Amino acid sequence: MDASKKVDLKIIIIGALGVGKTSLLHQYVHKTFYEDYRTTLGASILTKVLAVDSTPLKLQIWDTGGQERFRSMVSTFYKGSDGCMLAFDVTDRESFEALDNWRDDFLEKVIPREHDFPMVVLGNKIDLSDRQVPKETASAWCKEKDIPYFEVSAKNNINVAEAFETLAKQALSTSQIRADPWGHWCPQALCQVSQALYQLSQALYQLSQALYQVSQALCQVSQALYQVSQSLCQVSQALCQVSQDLYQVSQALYQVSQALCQVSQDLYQVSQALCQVSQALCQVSQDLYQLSQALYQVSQALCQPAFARVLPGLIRSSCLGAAVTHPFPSPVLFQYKGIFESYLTDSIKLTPNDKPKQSCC
Ligand SMILES: Nc1nc2c(ncn2[C@@H]2O[C@H](COP(=O)(O)OP(=O)(O)O)[C@@H](O)[C@H]2O)c(=O)[nH]1
Ligand SMILES: [Mg+2]
Repeated sequence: MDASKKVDLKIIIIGALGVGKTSLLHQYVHKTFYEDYRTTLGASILTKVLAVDSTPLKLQIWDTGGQERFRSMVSTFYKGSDGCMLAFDVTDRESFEALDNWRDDFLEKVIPREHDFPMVVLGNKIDLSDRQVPKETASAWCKEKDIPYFEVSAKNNINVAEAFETLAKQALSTSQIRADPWGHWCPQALCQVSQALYQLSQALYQLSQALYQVSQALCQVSQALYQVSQSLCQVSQALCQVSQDLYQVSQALYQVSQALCQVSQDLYQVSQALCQVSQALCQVSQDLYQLSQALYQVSQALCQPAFARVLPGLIRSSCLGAAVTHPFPSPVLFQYKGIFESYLTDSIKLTPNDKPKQSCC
């Protein structure tokens, strides 16, 4: 609503006769109080200009002017009201108990019909001591109806202005809603929506912060894992190279072992042959040794002069006997036997028939 535009609001004050309605009205508008107001039939209207939240208001306050004695007549003034004051006398219990009827009658006839019509309750004459309506009783009634309650005194000007201005604020707010319901609703709704969005954005911001920190931690972990994987890759490459080298070494060693195996087999065969040769040589050396022994004995005998004449016969008998008694064991040396026998035959001129008897040796 434009703050520069003056708003006219119609306020009506109702309640039992003599509770001080006219007195309250004059106290608020003229700051005056008279002990005795002359009741005149017919509504009287007082005007009060004030500003509520920098909005200038022109309050038209309608006083029933004594017609409250005939409630049905009062209802004719309800039309077009923007706010209603329910007044009772705290020293008059009946005036308080009549509030229900006044309220119901007003709400029944007021146009437009609104359950939360702007309304305040005034408990007047609190300056008097003979009170019949406790404050708690009146407050409880008003609280039940959700109506602001003011304990006032028109005589002493207690809470009078506060009560009128509270009603004026309510009436102004309600009239603004009526005049521009969307204009009234939208700012509130938009405010609530913006607040909700703000809270949501805050929550999302905190969530994004948490996710950012988690992503940072994961990034560091992934970097560490990457470095570990790099190291493992290098180690595996080195191990691969080592295994390849070891494979080649093992191949070479295998070939060497194969060659050595072949060489060992050859050497074994050679050693076998050498062994046989050595055995044969050993046998030959033994035979030669025995032969040399025999020749030595023969040479000794031949050196004796006494045996010179019988030498041929002795040689023949002893040598042939030895040859028969000690035949050559080896086929290799057997040929020496033949050579020796031919030598003896040629030198001593033995005949084959002159073989010695075995008994002579
Ligand atoms: N002690 C006292 N008397 C009051 C007060 N307000 C009104 N009166 C007196 O109550 C009588 C009725 O007042 P009035 O304003 O005519 O009541 P209305 O019929 O409701 O308009 C008058 O004699 C007033 O002087 C008040 O706050 N204190
Ligand atoms: Mg009056």
